Amino acid sequence: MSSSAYEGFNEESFFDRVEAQFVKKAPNLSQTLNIAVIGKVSAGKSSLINALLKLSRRQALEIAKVGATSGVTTDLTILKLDEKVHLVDSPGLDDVRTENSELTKKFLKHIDVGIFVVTGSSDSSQKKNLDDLRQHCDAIFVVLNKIDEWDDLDPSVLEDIIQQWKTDLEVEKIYPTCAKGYDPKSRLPTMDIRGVAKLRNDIGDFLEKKGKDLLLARHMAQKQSHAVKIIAVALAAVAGEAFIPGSAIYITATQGAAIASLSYLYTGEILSAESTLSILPKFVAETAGSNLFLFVKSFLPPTGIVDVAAAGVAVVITLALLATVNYLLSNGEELEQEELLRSKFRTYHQQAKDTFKELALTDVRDLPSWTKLVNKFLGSRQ
Ligand SMILES: Nc1nc2c(ncn2[C@@H]2O[C@H](COP(=O)(O)OP(=O)(O)OP(=O)(O)O)[C@@H](O)[C@H]2O)c(=O)[nH]1
Ligand SMILES: [Mg+2]
Repeated sequence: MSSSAYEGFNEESFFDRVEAQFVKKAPNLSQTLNIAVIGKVSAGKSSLINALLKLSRRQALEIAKVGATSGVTTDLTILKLDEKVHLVDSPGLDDVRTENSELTKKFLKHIDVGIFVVTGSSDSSQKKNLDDLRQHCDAIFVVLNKIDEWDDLDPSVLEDIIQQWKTDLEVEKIYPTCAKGYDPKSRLPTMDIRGVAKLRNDIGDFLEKKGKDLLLARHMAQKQSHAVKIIAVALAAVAGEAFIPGSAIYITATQGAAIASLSYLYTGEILSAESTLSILPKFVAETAGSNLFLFVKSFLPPTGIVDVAAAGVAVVITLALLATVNYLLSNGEELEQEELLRSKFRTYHQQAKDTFKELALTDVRDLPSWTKLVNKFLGSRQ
């Protein structure tokens, strides 16, 4: 007997082994995240923060104040998004230093991401501020904001200006942005947001490598794209894990870790391994007395070889259950709502089966883009 989904363990040890894998896969949410947004008065720092977090104008007023009159961000420089995530919005680090509180000292000791905001024509005197910031940061993103100021001119003018900034600041990359529309005094009916998605993605990719992307994504007003990422990563993992001996352990742990991530994204709550894994059997509670072991048995063959077909089944179940969790959490519902959970799951399960039938994949490992698939799957409903 080789490649059995249950190889080498019994029902009693199953939970423990899944839990051990869950701990490895679940996001580390005990870390801190420090972000500094530095730039001259009125450069658009507050506007950019609001645009990065995709806040509405109303929400923006509560987070980072935008002012037509300059110098609005004067008093408290540290914004606490939560106990672990701190954001500084200040003209320079000197202003942070003068505050000299325990919080600012700790902040300055380690900044994960520095966002340096400039505007207008290049100014080489800014380089010392950038260098100062760089000394404290793991990564620096230089932003040229208010690019709309050059809208009436030939595009080559903006290109030249960007080039000049690169030379003067000695950086390879500059993010041109427009973050206009958050000013409450502005009579603009719509916002003009440009280049911010690219900046957000690159910051997200950097934080992902440090295992900190979820800490920030949790504060974004729109969470769907991050949820898609969590689900896509889990599906890709399951598609591979199905072929490993003892696959049931890995697949279950992957599902659990994805549920824990989704839960943190939407609620900010950190679920324990036990409470996360106790959710899984609820999906198939039709089988009376269901536990985690029976849950896995319901879709993985208990003996024999895990083949391509079984892997497909595991992926379909995983997609259906994570789509269900996403649906409930994004609608502010509790995962304990068992009836809703199961009825949604039944619908998604059928749709997931249909989706994969339409794809006519012989091997789920051949799917080119999980993100695209999940986007389409979630986007076409809700
Ligand atoms: N035209 C244009 N105006 C912008 C842009 N971004 C912000 N503004 C405006 O510039 C002004 C200052 O924006 P803030 O976001 O308050 O800038 P800040 O850097 O936080 O300013 P302080 O907190 O005073 O240092 C506001 O009137 C904004 O609406 C942009 O991309 N284009
Ligand atoms: Mg400000």
